Amino acid sequence: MTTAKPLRVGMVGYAFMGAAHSHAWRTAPRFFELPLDPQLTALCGRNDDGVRAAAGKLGWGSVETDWRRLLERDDIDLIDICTPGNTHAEIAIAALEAGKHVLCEKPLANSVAEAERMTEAAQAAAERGVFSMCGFSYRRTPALALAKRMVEQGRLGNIRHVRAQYLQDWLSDENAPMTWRLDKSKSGSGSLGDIGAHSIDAAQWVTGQHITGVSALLETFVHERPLAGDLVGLGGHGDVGADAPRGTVTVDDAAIFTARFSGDGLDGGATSAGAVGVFEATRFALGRKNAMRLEVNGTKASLAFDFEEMNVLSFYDAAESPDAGFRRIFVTEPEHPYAGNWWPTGHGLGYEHGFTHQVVDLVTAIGAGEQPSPSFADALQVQKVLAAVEGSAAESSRWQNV
Ligand code: SOE
Repeated sequence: MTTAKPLRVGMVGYAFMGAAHSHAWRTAPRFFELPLDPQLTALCGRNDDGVRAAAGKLGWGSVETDWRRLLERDDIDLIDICTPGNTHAEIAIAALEAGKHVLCEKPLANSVAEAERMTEAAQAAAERGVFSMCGFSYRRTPALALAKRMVEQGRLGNIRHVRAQYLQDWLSDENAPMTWRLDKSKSGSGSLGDIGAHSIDAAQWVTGQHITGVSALLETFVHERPLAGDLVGLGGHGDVGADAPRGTVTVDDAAIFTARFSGDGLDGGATSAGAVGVFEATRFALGRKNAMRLEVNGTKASLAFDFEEMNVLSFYDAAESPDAGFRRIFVTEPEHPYAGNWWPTGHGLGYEHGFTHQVVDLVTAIGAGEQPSPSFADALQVQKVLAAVEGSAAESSRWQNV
C-alpha cells in the first residue's frame, strides 16, 4: 500500500485519448515510484449514459456531465483535458484559475491567440504552485527519449538535417466517416495539428533547436464524407453507409513543409548554422498505419526512428567503419529511458506506454513542486509553427517566419 498523498484526477472526454489516459493514470503508480498517488476520481462527458458506461469500463469512481462541476469539487486536484481542441482554452484556463493542475491533450489550442491566453494562465498559476503540461506523449517513447539523450551527449555533432514524417492511412477510404477531426471548428486543423504537431514537437525536442521559419503546402483530397452519429476511436466504428448524408471536410488531409531550425540550444548555443528540415503529415499514406518517423543527420552521426518499430532506434556513427551501417539499438535495456521499470531486457513496450510515462513525468514534477515539461509555453511555440504552416500554404508556400 502506498503512503503517498492522493492526486485526485477529473478527466474530461472518454474517447480514444480518454481511454489512453485512463489506462495511464491506473498503470503509472503500479510500475513507477510516484510522489503522489493518482486516483481516478471523476470522469466527465456530456452524455449521461455514455459517460456512465465509460466510467465503468475505464475505472473512474464518479461521473459529471458538465466540466464546470469538476472545478467546483474539492475532491479534484487535477483536470485532464481529452476533448477536441476547440474546448481546450476555456476548460484549461478555468481549471487553472480554480487552482487545479492541468494536463491538456495536443495541440494545445486551435489558434495562437488561445494558446497565448492559456500560457499566460499557466504562468500565473505556476507562481501559486499550480502546474500544467501539454500531452506531447511521443516524447515519452523510450527510443525517442534515447535519441534526445544521444543528441545532448554530443554524439551527433552539429545537426544538419531533420526529416520528420507522420504517416497514417485511416482516411484513404473516401467513405470513411466525417468525425470531429475533420471539422476545423473543432480540431483547428487536420493532419497538420493532429499528427504533424507531434512531429514538430519531437523534432524540436530531440534536436534542442526550434523552428524559425517554414514554407508549406496543404491539400484536402476528399471534400465531403458521410455524416456519422457518435463515434469513438479515430475513424469511428459507426455503421455509416456510402449513401448517408454528407458533411464538408474543412481541414487539410495532408501537410508538407520545409523548415529552418534555430541552431541554438545545443552546447549552450555553441552550434554553427541551424539545421534544415522536411516535414510531411498525412492520413492518406496507404499501408502506413502509424509511421511517426524522425531522422536526424549530424556532423558525426545519424539517428532514425519509426514508431511502427517503436522499440528500435537506428544509429549510424561516422567514426566506425562505413560497412558497419546503421546499427539497430533495441531500446529495452534497464539503462534506457523508462525501460527499466517494465519487463526484462528485450520484451518491449507499446503505444500506451508513452501515456503512462507522461503521467509519471507529470506527477513527479508536481510532487517536486516543479514545472512539468512540455509546458504550455513549449506547446505555444508548436502552435506558432502550425500557424506559420497554414499562413505559408495560404500564400502559395511563401516563406513565413515563426
Ligand atoms: C493523440 O496524441 C494523437 O495525436 C491523436 O490525436 C492522433 O489522432 C493519433 O493518431 C496520434 O495521437
